[in-house]
Amino acid sequence: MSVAPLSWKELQTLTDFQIDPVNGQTNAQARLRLFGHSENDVRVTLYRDNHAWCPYCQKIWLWLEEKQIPYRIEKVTMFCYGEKESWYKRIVPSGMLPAISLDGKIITESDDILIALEQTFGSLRHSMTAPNMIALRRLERTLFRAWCEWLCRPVSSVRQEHRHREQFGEVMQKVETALGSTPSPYFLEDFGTADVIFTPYVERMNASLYYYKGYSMREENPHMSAWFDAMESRSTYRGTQSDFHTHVHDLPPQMGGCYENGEPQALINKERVDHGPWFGLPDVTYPEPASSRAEALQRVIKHHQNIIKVNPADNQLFDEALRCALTNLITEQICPPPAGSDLGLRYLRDRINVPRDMSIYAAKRLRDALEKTAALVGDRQSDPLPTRHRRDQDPANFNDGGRQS
Ligand SMILES: N[C@@H](CCC(=O)N[C@@H](CS)C(=O)NCC(=O)O)C(=O)O
Repeated sequence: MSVAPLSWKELQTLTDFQIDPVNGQTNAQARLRLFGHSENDVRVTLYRDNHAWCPYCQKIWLWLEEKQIPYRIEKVTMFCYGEKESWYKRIVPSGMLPAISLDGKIITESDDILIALEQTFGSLRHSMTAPNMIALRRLERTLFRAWCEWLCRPVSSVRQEHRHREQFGEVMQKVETALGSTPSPYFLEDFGTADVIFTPYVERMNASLYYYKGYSMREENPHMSAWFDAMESRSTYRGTQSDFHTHVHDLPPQMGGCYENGEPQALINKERVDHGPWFGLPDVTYPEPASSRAEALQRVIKHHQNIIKVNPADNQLFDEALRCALTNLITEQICPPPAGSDLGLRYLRDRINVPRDMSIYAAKRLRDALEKTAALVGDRQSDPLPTRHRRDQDPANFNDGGRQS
């Protein structure tokens, strides 16, 4: 049986999702994190990117969350995603991210930032400058280079493609050995800086190699798989964690291009990441929280006016179509949208950004409801996402001066 779309008011009564951005669990919306301290205790400001797409920012973000250091967050736009704020260029003329202000002193370069934070607040178990950490930091950069070589360089032959895959596999083996050298699932005897250092790019490798190369890093490497599972047991990591769909489309502008190998497995994976089903992808394995639908609903309601405004579809038509998708999301009943709204629904489906907009499972639920609702009236896909920039995600389109919350 199908139902009529609920009104915005009715939808609002169906979600009680709430977080405490300041003192609660790690989240992408916070502008201040206190961990129960007073605001007078804040000595650090983290300047990070608006979209939560910058890998080097994730490193600092995760470290601060793990150490529970009170800090403020100022969000800045990356060049490829919009206009860099002039106030930031006055502080950091290169515009590069991340940066911190520590007791009023500006520090850039993520490794230097971590070293300065360690000197002030103590290390997160492992010191950045300890010999075993230096070796692991080098290994992370070696893996990064092998990944760039494979993903971001066009090849002229199948042989060259295979060589890049093999070279990546050889470094990956070293990572497996490093992970297997202690009884813990982490890089060293317990979670610490070493894991923080690896997190941002390993997460991006897992997503991009799955999609562009048909290689499932998390599933094909047992120690890496256990490492991801262990990381996902930490609420800090879950709060910063992105998903496959977000990463495979945020990376091309940042990396100067990502190259598909066109192999059958890559094509299957690509189809699945872009068009679903999104549940069961190896971007997450912890169980879905009971609040995922309510979270997705709450986040869309909060921003619905801007979401409707930026959608290329007619506003009135899309307003109704979106309410149909949300009615389906929260009641699980079929709610047919107006004819011709399939494009607009898929436009939004392709632009849900994890963790900026919502957490990984909430995004899967929302994409699923948008796709199911769109499929009731058509099979048109919106234009492919841009690969040289992501100005379609310009935060200036969202109210509070581009500062999303
Ligand atoms: N070596 C630097 C690299 C930082 C970096 O490459 N940042 C990129 C973002 S991931 C950036 O700020 N690019 C300028 C921009 O996109 O606005 C570090 O470790 O902090």
